[in-house]
Amino acid sequence: MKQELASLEGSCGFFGDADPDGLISTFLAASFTQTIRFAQPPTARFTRSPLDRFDILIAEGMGFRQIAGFDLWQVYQSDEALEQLEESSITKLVVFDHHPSPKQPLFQRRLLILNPYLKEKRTSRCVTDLIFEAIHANAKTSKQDRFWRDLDAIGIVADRCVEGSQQLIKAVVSDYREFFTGTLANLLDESVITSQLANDSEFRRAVDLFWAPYFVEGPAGVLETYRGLLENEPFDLRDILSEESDHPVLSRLGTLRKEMSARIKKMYEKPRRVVELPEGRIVVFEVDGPYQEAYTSNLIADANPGWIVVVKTRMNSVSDSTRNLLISDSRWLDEKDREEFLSRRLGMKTIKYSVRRRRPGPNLGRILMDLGVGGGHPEAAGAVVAEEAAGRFENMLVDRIMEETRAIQGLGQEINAE
Ligand SMILES: [Mn+2]
Repeated sequence: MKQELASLEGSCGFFGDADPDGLISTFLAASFTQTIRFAQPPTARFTRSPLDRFDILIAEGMGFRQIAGFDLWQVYQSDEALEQLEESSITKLVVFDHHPSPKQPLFQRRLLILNPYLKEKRTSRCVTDLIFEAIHANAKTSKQDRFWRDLDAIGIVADRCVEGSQQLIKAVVSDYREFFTGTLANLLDESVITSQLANDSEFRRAVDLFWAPYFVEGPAGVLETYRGLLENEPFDLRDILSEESDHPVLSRLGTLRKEMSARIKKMYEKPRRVVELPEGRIVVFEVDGPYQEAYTSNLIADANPGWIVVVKTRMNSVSDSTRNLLISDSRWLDEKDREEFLSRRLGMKTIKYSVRRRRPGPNLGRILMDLGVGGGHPEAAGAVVAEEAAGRFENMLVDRIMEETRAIQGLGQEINAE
């Protein structure tokens, strides 16, 4: 990974998933390339949707000859973009990833996927931690090293990959022991700190900070955070947990986190469909706003570990800042493409789904991949579905989850469909 990172050229555009793992891994890689060679911080874009031909055309228009992707699970569902890539002047798309691959491996001449977990069912480390491992020896100062490491810890906890990165998490807890008032500080011996314990601890406030820009503003909010991290002084986890820092990035993220909490309070008690299982239930929620499926599904799953949580979001609106970013990017397209691009991105008649479970159960990523609309990990997966196909998709999803849970648990039945 380090070799690939070091071989990226100055004409490389960065593309990250818009979740905390994608944001932080993209930032760490950008910060590293700047440390070793790049004159300018790499231009980046963030998304949580499959890439299409417009993403490639815009990257080409911006003058990129290479693209590096971080935590970019979307690449496994981006056939249109990969076809466009082969015809473009972009010579290489290299993706640093940790998601299980689809049954059919991707073969494209210009695509390189670096993923230590391609053949394994479970991934144990997030992309942030893989990138951090590759780069941390190159930190310029001990302050920067601490900054990178603490961001790594936040990425690990946010992506629920704590089991695979115990040493680092324990080192961080031990450094800031005075802030960890719960069980975490007592688990520094041989005990395992689980992802659930870490998410239930003081880490959660830091994780929430890095979800908030996507939740409130979408891709443009994540991009602004990326730029802020590159342009400002390093900070550390103490600055976050003590809440005494007036660091501009942390102040902005704090405001967004408040906005996020206010919106969550409003939406919480509205389940759309409940399917009882012998143990636990499947609960389907619909949330307002276009960017709330992933965070909200994690939140509900944490509060109800016995449930399989399905959260759906209608993508028929975007935030003002994301609209402006899309309009600005559309200048790289010719007139005909520009129109189609904007109508696809701004008037999207699609629904995004996020499916989560915390207890053993069916392979959710595999189910969504089989249904041809998404993919992901066994316990956390996502899909994008056309509005008119959503009803049918949801029934098939619930059937498949019931079928496979039944095979594990015994018979289940549906109640209380609203
Ligand atoms: Mn990830």
